[in-house]
Amino acid sequence: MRFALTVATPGALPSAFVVYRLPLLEALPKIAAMGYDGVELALLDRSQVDIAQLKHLLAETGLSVPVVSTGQVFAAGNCSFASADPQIRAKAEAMFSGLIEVAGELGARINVGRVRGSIVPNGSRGEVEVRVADSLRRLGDKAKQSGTSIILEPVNRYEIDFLNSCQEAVDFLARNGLAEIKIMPDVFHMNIEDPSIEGGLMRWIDRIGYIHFADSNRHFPGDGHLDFSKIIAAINAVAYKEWVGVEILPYPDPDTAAREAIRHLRRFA
Ligand code: LER
Ligand code: MN
Repeated sequence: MRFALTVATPGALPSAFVVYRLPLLEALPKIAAMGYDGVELALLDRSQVDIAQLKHLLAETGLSVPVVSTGQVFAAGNCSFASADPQIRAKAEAMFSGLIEVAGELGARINVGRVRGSIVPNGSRGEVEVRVADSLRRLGDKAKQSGTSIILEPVNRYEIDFLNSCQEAVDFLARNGLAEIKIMPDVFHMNIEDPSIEGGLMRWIDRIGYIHFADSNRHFPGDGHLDFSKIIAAINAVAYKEWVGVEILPYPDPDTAAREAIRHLRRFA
């Protein structure tokens, strides 16, 4: 199984949910030495990465970038596709568009997590669904032109009130003619929203483009009460071929969290 660690550049907010907020020149060699196969870049703006320098660094460290994640466009950029304000929505799409170009350059997918936004305070469920589906249609076209694809992450109800479970995400995509968009379950959110983590991952395997791992408390796998031996056995049983991103809090400290996560997961994969 291929594992990536989520990383942001210096200055990112704690809401980026990453282990390292460091210059990539510092973070990537550490991650490679620990035994990760890749790095998921949690970005706010395309100006945060120098593509040529990053490609050089990836070649040197042997790491790949499977996914560019975009939660910061919501958490730090204060905008979403659900917004009732057309200017805010346009800003969300413009920032996301820049990150699509980064993902395209790196051969990575791009995630839509919190940036889709919430129903409250933006209107009715129906209005929000139309806005988010419209944005995904426009950005999906741009992603295709840039050689990348969007993946949609169900996120738990305490962060976002729209598309919380895998079932809701799959139904939303089908209803809106967007079924070519894959989902990216996060086991931290599934533990809150889905009837079964292992059952959901096996059921939706053909629709899954990427998976986030964190333990029940969002600490490193092994520091909470999720059973990663069972989760990994379930996705192995259905021959999961895509990447897993380790999206955890930097506790007790970044180096320990990163090292303990991969040590625990490699026991099973
Ligand atoms: C947020 O909780 C999360 O899991 C991110 O991957 C999405 O923004
Ligand atoms: Mn996640």
